[in-house]
Amino acid sequence: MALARVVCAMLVLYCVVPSLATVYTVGDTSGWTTGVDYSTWTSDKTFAVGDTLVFNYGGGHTVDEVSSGDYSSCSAANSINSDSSGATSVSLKKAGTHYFICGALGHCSGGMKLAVTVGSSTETTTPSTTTTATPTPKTTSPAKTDSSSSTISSSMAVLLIGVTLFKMFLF
Ligand SMILES: [Cu+2]
Repeated sequence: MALARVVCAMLVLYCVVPSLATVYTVGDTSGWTTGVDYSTWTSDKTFAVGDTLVFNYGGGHTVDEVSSGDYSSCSAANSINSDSSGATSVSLKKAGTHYFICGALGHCSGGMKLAVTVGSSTETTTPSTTTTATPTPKTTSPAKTDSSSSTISSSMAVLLIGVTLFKMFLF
């Protein structure tokens, strides 16, 4: 029973944790385009591991994830990931700063570039609490249930023997 409760609690935890992840639409209603200041867009946001960036854009633009050096020089030649589908979802899997630029000529230098700093605080605290919480109930609960069930069965046996002996003496 105790083990079932622990399993249920863990299932609830696993269901709740991913829902805390935030999906950000880059540039909000403006989307991913020229003439938007993306440093202003990021300034009031806190990004965590597990969050998702959604880039919405028209034809002629791309989303290129690049190194910090290529971000500064607006070079999409060595991009880590590149997409031009018009709707690019990027899940932020690692802590640190992620750099995105548009690969179209002149767009990045014109301001179509995004640097997102991802904090690691939420990701590091969640697994450590679940791993420390799991072994303790698992090791204690079977011992408890075993001892209680054995005492119940032995007292039941004593009671049965007592009843049969009592009946034997009566009749
Ligand atoms: Cu562009």
